[in-house]
Amino acid sequence: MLSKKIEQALNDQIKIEAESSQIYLAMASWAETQGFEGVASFMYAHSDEERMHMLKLAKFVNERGAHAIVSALAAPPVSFGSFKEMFQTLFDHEVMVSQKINDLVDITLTEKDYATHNFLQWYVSEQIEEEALARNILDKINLIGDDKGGLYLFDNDVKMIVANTTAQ
Ligand code: OFO
Repeated sequence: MLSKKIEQALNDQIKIEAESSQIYLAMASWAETQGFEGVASFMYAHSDEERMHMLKLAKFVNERGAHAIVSALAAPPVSFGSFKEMFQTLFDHEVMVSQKINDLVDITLTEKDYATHNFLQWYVSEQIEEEALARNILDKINLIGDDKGGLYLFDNDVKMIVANTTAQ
C-alpha cells in the first residue's frame, strides 16, 4: 500500500512525464514544419518514450492499491526559436526532471517506502542517459551555430541516433 504522501508525489511525477511527452511532441511538429526530418523523428520518438515513462508510473501506482490520476496538462510552446534554443530547452527540461526524480527518491526514504525506492532506480538511471544524450546533441549544435550546411548534416546525424536507438 502506498502512503498518501507517496501517492501524491508519484501522481505529480505522472503529470511531469505526460507534460514532457507533450513538449517533445510540440518540438517534433515544429521541427517537421521547418523541414528537419531527422530532428522531427528524434522528437516523436522521445515523446513516445516520455509517454512510456508516464504509463510505467501509472501502472505501478495502481498495482500498489492507489489511484493514478490523469490530469490536465500545461500547453507546450508552439515554436522554439532556433534548433539551438530548442535543444537547450530540452536539456534544461531533462535537468529539471532529474531533480524531480531525486526529490521523489528522497521522499521514499523519509517515508521508508523501499519498494517505491527500488522501483524509482530505473528512473534514476534513465535520467543519467537522457541528460547525457541531450548534452551530446547540445554540444554538437553549439559547434554548428546557424550554419545551414552544418544544420543539414546535423539533421542527418540525429536521424542516425534515432535509427540506432530504435534498432536496439
Ligand atoms: Fe521521462 O525522462 Fe525525459 O523527461
